[in-house]
Amino acid sequence: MADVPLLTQASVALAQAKRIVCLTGAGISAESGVATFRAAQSGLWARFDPQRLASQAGFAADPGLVWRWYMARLASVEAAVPNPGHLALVALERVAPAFTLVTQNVDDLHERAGSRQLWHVHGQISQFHCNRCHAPHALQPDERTHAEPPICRSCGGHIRPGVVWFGEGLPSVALDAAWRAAEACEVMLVVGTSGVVYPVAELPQVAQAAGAVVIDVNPQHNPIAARADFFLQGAAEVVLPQVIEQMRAQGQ
Ligand code: BV8
Ligand code: ZN
Repeated sequence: MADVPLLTQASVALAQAKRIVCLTGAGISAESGVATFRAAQSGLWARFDPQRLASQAGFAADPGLVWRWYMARLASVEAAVPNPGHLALVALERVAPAFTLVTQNVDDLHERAGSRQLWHVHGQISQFHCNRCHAPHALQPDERTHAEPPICRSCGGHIRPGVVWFGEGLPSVALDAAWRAAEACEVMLVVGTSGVVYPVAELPQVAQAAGAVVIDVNPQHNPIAARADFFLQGAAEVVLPQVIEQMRAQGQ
């Protein structure tokens, strides 16, 4: 189908699929104003390496700096609203016979858009627990502006966000569900990820090895696009609504 635009071909594959998995990264939230993970951190964060801040070593070295970084990111997530890219995935979930959304994002924009079948494989920035005894912690309004993380009432440890740091294991229930869905799907739609963080970056290969078609949506070429069956170069908030439009035009 050389003369048929890639977007149409990808839409046909999605329309014919019984089981669809969608893997998202920070790029789908970019248009909503949530900074992507690897883009140069803005303002006062520009001189820090996010990979260092998002680690036990970074937290141990300067708990206050890491706490303030997460409080700033939490504020930007809460100020953001879902964009047409998030909403297009909700529309896709409603027409697909079986749909699983796997997100690396720690924001709640997919939930706020209306996505239901959703797994957070890197945790959620709006949840908190003790870094030492893992007791859950409900963030108090005044703690958002504290220079240091709150202290656990049970053991005196530091409170931290419920996200997966580098060097930490992923939540096993979410990761197993993501892996099983990737092995069983007919199409995997990958949106807005640089495809460099493991083990999640392996999911498109797992899907393809099991016979699935992989579609990558990203303005930039990336390791997943290089192996994908379809690389739809563009922004999620532009491309995903076009894909839904094409599927509707095909009577989906
Ligand atoms: C682990 C939460 C072991 C924190 C994050 C091989 C196997 C296993 C591990 C490793 C391995 N090799 C190396 C490792 C270690 C490491 C790793 O992968 N390192 C990389 C950097 C080499 N992995 C780990 O440490 C993982 N843990 O394996 O532990 C273990 C096992 C058992 C028991 C104990 C230990 C943990 C990884 C999770 C780290 N936490 N996030 C937080 O958010 O603060 S990861 C972080 O990067 C983000 O949260 C995100 O989840 C992830 C990927 O980033 P992206 O989402 O892709 O965002 P990025 O900014 O990179 O790119 C944005 C993309 O969007 C770009 O491509 C851009 O072009 C595109 N874009 C921009 N605008 C748009 C757009 N796309 C569409 N539309 C637009 N408008
Ligand atoms: Zn504790």
